[in-house]
Order: sequence, then structure tokens, then C-alpha cells
Amino acid sequence: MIDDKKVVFSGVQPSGNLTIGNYLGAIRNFSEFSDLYKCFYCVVDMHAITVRQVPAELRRRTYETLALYIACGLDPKKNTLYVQSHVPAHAELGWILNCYTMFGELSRMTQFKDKSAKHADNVNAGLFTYPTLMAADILLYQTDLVPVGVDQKQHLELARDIATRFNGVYGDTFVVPEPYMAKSGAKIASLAEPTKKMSKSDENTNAVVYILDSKDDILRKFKRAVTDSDTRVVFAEGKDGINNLMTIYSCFTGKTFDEIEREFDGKGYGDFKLAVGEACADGLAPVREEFARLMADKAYLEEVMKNGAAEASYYARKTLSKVKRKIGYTSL
Ligand code: ATP
Ligand code: LTN
Repeated sequence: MIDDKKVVFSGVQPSGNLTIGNYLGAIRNFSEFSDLYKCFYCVVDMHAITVRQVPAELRRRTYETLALYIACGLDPKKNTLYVQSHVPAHAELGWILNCYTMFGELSRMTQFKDKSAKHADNVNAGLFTYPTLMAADILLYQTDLVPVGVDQKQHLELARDIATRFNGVYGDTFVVPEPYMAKSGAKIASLAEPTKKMSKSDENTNAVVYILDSKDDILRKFKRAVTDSDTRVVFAEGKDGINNLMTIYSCFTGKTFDEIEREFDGKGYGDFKLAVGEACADGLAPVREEFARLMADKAYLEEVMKNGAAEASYYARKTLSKVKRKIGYTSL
């Protein structure tokens, strides 16, 4: 608890242009916690370097991700917004937790298996220990709730196991965090291969709708989205493409699947795809405008980063000192 409030923590990597998967599965839900919880939202640049990045792009995307947080409704006065590498406690606790995490546990992580297959020339140790740094992010702030997409569930379970193990050895040290997954939107699929998750690092840019895509691009991408040989807009087993489009439409319009089925009864996929594209483009328009305004004001973004890092460091250091004392480090 911080100031009598439960704590929320989440992070997004500045590893590419953010997608509507990142938006619907994660960022859009962040602001709902701002009033009742103490919220930390971090741009996790240390995680991003587990895959090779172009330095100038990483720097630009770090600003962009922060600007998107704000453009998606996170008020820096109500939320602690900061950059991971600005708070060294993450790296310090990350190292310590490595020593309380088993090789076998990390070997079972599906994201590690997927990413090492995708980047076979760079299966580095950081990619392997990615989940212990993520556990450090969360546990540093005594986090109660972690809003994430379904793909991060396994990492969160590991963070819980690490916290429980550490508490078992040294007595209560960490709060054991709970995941929070949106009822709808926690798993947005690729438009080209609807059984796969939409991912910002997908090479096929037509499979992915970016938050900052123009309206024309958004309409075009939905028009080309893979569906099936049926013609009915109904949510059903085996209709992954349509199910995904219905989920996206529902997220942007607030309509239920029943309402959507009725709305498009007797109409074809063409009409439906156009409506999904319109709803998505209209829903994202205010975010795009606010983003452009913020990116033109680097000084403001830097001030947010600075204040956020100072605030986050204060709480992170408290936990870190406690951990160091418990494990037997000396202090001067
Ligand atoms: P990468 O493709 O580089 O692995 P990513 O698109 O998975 O990145 P992250 O920065 O790892 O993005 O994720 C940020 C947040 O967005 C996480 O909470 C993650 O669960 C969520 N998220 C990512 N993709 C989706 C998706 N397709 N549907 C729902 N949530 C998603
Ligand atoms: N691993 C996450 C990003 C991330 C995160 C976190 C999410 C890093 N640290 C802490 C929640 C809490 C991802 O790839 N989406």
C-alpha cells in the first residue's frame, strides 16, 4: 500500500510502433486505475535491448511510448510515468532475483522460446532472464495488480512464484501480485494470421494496425483482413478472423457480440470490415492528435520523465534496502 492505496504497475517496451493490441490489451485500461490506486507505468527500455535495437530509434521510441501513455489518458499528475533505465533499482533487484530463479523455470517461458526462434542469431542471456527483470519491476513497488495482455500471464505467474519463494526464505518482503486482464481485448490477433497474436515486431505491416496509422491505412488494413469462406458475422468456433474483428469492433464501440450480430445480420463481410475500420480510426483519432501535440514538446516529456523517475526511485529504494538487508549485504 502507498498512501492507503493499493499499487498498480505495468510496462510497455519501446521496441516498435505500438499496435491496437498494446492499446486494447493494455494501455487503454491503465487510466481506469488512476483514481483508486497508486499507479506506476514504466517505459521498459531495459527489456527492449534483449532484442537488437537501433540506438536512435530506441531513444525516439522511448519518448513516443511516454507520449502515448499520456495521449491515451494517463495524467502525469495522477500516475507515476517514467523510464526503466532511469531507476537503477530495477537492474539491482533484477540481479538479486536472478539468484532466486531457476534455470528450469526460465527455460519453460514461451516468450523466450518464441523470441529465440525468431532471433536465432542473438539468443542472449538478457532474453533468457527477461522475466526476472520483469519480476523486479513489479516487486519493487509492492504491486498488488498488474494490467497486462494474456501473453504476459506466464511471466506474471513466475513473478508470483519468485515473490513467494523469497518470502518463504526471508519472511514477508514482497506483496504477491495479481494479474489483471481486460474482459475484452486482452488478446488481439494478427489481421493476416488470426490464430497468432498481433505483435508490434511483426514484419508484415498489413497484419498489424498501429495506434498512429492514418485513417486510410486503417481502413485499407481492415479491408484486407483475413476472414473465412462463410458470410455471416457471428462469433463462433473456427471463425478466428471474424471473432477478432468482432472483438476489436466491440472494444471501440462498447457493443456486445449479440448486438453486433444483429447489426450485421444479412450484410456481408465488406460492410462489416468497413465499420470496424471506421470505429477503430475514429476511436484512435483523439489519441493521434494528442500524441502529435506532445511530441512537439520534448521539454515537457523530459520533465515528466524526470519527476516520474524521482518518485519511482523513492519507493523502489525502500524495497531494495529491505531486500539487501534481508539477504545479508553489508551497508555503509
Ligand atoms: P513485441 O512484439 O516487441 O514482443 P508486444 O507487441 O508484445 O511487443 P509489449 O511491449 O511486449 O508489446 O507489450 C505491452 C503490453 O501490450 C503488454 O501488457 C502485452 O500483454 C500487451 N499486448 C501486446 N500485444 C497484445 C495483443 N495482441 N493483444 C492484447 N494485448 C497485447
Ligand atoms: N514483458 C512485458 C513488458 C513488461 C511489463 C513489466 C509488463 C516489462 N515489465 C512489468 C507488466 C509489468 C511485455 O512484454 N509486454
